[in-house]
Amino acid sequence: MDKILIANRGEIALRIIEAARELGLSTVAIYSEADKNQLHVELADEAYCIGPREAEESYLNLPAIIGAADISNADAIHPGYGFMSENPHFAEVCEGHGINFIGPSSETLQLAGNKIKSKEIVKSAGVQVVPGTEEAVENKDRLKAKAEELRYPLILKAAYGGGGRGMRIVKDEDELMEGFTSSSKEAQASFGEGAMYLERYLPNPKHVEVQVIADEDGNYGHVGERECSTQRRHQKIIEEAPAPGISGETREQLREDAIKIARAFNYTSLGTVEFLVDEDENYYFIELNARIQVEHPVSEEITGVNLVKDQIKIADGGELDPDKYNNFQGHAIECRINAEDPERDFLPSAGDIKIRQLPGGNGVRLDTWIYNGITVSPYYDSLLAKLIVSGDTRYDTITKTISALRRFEISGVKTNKALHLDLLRQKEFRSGNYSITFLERFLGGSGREA
Ligand code: MV4
Repeated sequence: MDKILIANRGEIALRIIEAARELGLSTVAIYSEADKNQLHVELADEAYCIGPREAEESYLNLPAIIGAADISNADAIHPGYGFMSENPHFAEVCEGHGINFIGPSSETLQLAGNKIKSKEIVKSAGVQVVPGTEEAVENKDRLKAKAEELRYPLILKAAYGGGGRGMRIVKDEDELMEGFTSSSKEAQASFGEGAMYLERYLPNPKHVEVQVIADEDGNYGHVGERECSTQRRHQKIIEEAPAPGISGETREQLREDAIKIARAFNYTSLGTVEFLVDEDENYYFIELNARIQVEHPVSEEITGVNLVKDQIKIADGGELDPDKYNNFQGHAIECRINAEDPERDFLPSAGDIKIRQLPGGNGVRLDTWIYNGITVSPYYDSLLAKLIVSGDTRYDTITKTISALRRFEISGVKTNKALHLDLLRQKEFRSGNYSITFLERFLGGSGREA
């Protein structure tokens, strides 16, 4: 492998360019017309404009991306996260073009993309899944029968959804019937597949995920777990590692089961196994994310590994050194700083960035694409920067994160910085014992601590 095309933009494009450079590889950027001043265009060794600002015409434009790879003679493509990073057809077309898709095989992407099939594979590996239907619900009669068996509240999920898309919580038969009709239509429109399945709804779980890594020779490793319960409308706001509020025994079991699941998928590359952990620390698999995730840095900061470099090495036939991932040190917190207006229900904010100062120092990492004068456009996601802070204990990492946030001083766009500061000062968060309902409850109130 000599040259990687990064089929993405923003901070993850810069993150991949940096990792490729450290491996002595050359890099190719792609960009839309709206992104001509973006840093990834400047830092890559080559850059190709592949279309207008609409993602469908540019970052999701498969022929244009493959064309750029052919023209630049790139022998690998890194998809990043979002866009087509989990699209089996993208991986297939790369395989067909002799281009090394840096990620799992198209077969694995196909399996992981089918949330019903994924649960079947996990169950066969002996790991608990959320009680629910074992195949798609065909019609309303079967739906009614299964619902009685599972007991309300229930949750309807799209078989090809994931990440909260196409999910509908239902607490009685009327909501179930109405929800089934509307959510299968939405799923058909969004994912091209309307198949739905049903699960018992766990009302107050923690959302804990385990980072796994596997090479092409059947070596598997985990890089610990991440606590991702601080979410708003399925957008993660703060993530941390290791997960607070679970016992050491549960932690070990989650990690072991994640490896079992990776084996059952015959997984290669980086992947994340998602679990829900209830108040009694019973945990259930919900889905496998077959891509690098936004929040991967918190796992890097407590183990000292460079997951993107390792992912590239594995794609190039490199062997995994499982011992490399076993020394956990300290605590790490990631704040996703978004260009959003808290006074307007966190709607995206656009404008020209003016930087007064940015945080730095021991254990303070900022993964960002912004620079003074760059325009924040409203066409893509609102992530401006990931502030990742690490320290010896969770308590002093929270303290360091607060002081680092206070040094993140930019103007020209609205941000969710104040929300981060409020959350980090909030007693439920500071206790480490919070669940997926924490943030909605916090925002539902005055948004400030009582
Ligand atoms: C669930 C659940 C409760 N019960 N499934 C959210 C996205 C995807 N990763 C799976 N998710 C969930 N699945 C069952 N059976 C709770 C979540 C969930 C969630 C649900 C509603 C609102 C916010 C949430 C945040 C994290 C996880």
